[in-house]
Amino acid sequence: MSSKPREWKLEPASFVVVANRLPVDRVENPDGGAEWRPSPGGLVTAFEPIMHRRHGAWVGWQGAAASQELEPFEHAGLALVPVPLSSSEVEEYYEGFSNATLWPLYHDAIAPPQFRREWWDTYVIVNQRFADRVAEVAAEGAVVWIQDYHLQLVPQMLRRQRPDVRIGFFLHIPFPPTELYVQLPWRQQILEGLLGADIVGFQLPGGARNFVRLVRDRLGLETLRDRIRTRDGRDVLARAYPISIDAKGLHELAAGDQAAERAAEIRNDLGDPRVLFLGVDRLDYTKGIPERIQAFGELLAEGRIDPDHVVFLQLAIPSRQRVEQYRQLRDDIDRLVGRINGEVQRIGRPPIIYLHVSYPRVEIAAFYRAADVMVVTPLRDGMNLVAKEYVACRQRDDGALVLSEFTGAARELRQAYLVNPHDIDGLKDRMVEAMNDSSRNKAQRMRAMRRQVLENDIDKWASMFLDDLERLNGTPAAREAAG
Ligand code: GDG
Repeated sequence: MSSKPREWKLEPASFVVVANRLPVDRVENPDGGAEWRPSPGGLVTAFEPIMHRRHGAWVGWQGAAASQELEPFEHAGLALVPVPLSSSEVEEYYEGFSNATLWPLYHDAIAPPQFRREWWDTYVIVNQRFADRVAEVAAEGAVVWIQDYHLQLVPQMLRRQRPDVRIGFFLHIPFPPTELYVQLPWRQQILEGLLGADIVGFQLPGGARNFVRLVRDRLGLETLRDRIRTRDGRDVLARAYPISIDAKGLHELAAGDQAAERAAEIRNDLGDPRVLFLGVDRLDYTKGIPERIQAFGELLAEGRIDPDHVVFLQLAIPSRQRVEQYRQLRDDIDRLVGRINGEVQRIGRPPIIYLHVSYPRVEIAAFYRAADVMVVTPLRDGMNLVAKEYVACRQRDDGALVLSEFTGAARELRQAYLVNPHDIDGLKDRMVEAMNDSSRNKAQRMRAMRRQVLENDIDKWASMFLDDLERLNGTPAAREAAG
């Protein structure tokens, strides 16, 4: 694709972010026209503010199968460079290798990973297409920041074409223990793909350590703490950069009149419960949604929670709906919620409200503001931005966060009510504790967490990564001079 002559209307970019998805999806209308809608998920939430501040170009898939290439365009002040995927590539590279092989494998194999050779072949082809596109749009000496598990071969592919650019890679999901990783038939190619970067960033130090151990043991490379010496004599840094949110921006959004009014309306619509529990997730089997609903259902059945005064509101944004495991999960949750609500022996508002839709950002802020207890119970999660968002949206030091130990966020939000979501009895106790704890205890916990989130925001995260990228090995020119 790189060989095809094309008209490049935007200036070559000195800062390029590469992610599987653009921040907007192309949606075809029945009248033949098309419009752009925000695409879901944590990566987009995290990167939008950075891109606005740094005026970079964003290279990514436009979220719908298309055979024709779209020209780069501007949307809401961002320079977007679409990468087309055919429908069989969507099936094999995105739904297949990315989301039915890598996603479950990297999340502790919560669902069994599927290894299919044809998916891998397409993963290679699509990664090459992304690398070609970046090679076209990056200015001489540009900083290129590649995101996530869909694009682990791009660092090496890009370096081959453009040795002048500086390459960072960040993995948004956990990097698995070596015992699991080595199941992957293409483990060596992926490690080598990642080593094309100058920095390979992880959410947690444990992920970085797993990676360093693997390249030492499996590729026989020399390593010193978080540095890896490649065969071509470069140093690659493998380090943790825990991602965060635009904490101030979100706090202000939640403080605004619109969110405040909506928060009051939401509580009112729910019958002004004494306690509102809230869950907000992409509908994904890693997020522990059935576990928390099960726990809530048992608390109701045991009479520890009064359905007249307590509501559980679960928002689940639709996600990866064509992957079988996700369809199954959706049905399982529907059934579980139906059963629990059906067992409450009275007429009136059901105790669990489950909404399988996507909301605008200000609505989400209003939900956070309205909730007394936020329940975040993933079985494994790279970071979990929802936990940080809830904390940032508090207007006073009230509210309580029940948080799984198996999220990256749990390392920073130590004052949350931490839980092991596999332990349903423990989860029930923590939910009740979070609900009934004194305001003084809650305030103490929330104050500490708010400070943590406000001080360590998305800008700080991006600066830490990009400053390291600038410093490493000097400038590309200096590197060359040093031989
Ligand atoms: C991956 C990693 C890591 C949810 N519903 C709606 C909506 N959301 C937003 C939330 C939040 C984001 O989606 C979800 O982010 P998470 O971090 O919780 O989870 P993943 O999507 O799995 O993200 C994760 C993250 O990447 C960043 O590195 O933390 O570990 O798995 O921002 O608010 N947003 C809107 N409407 C909704 O209905 N607008």
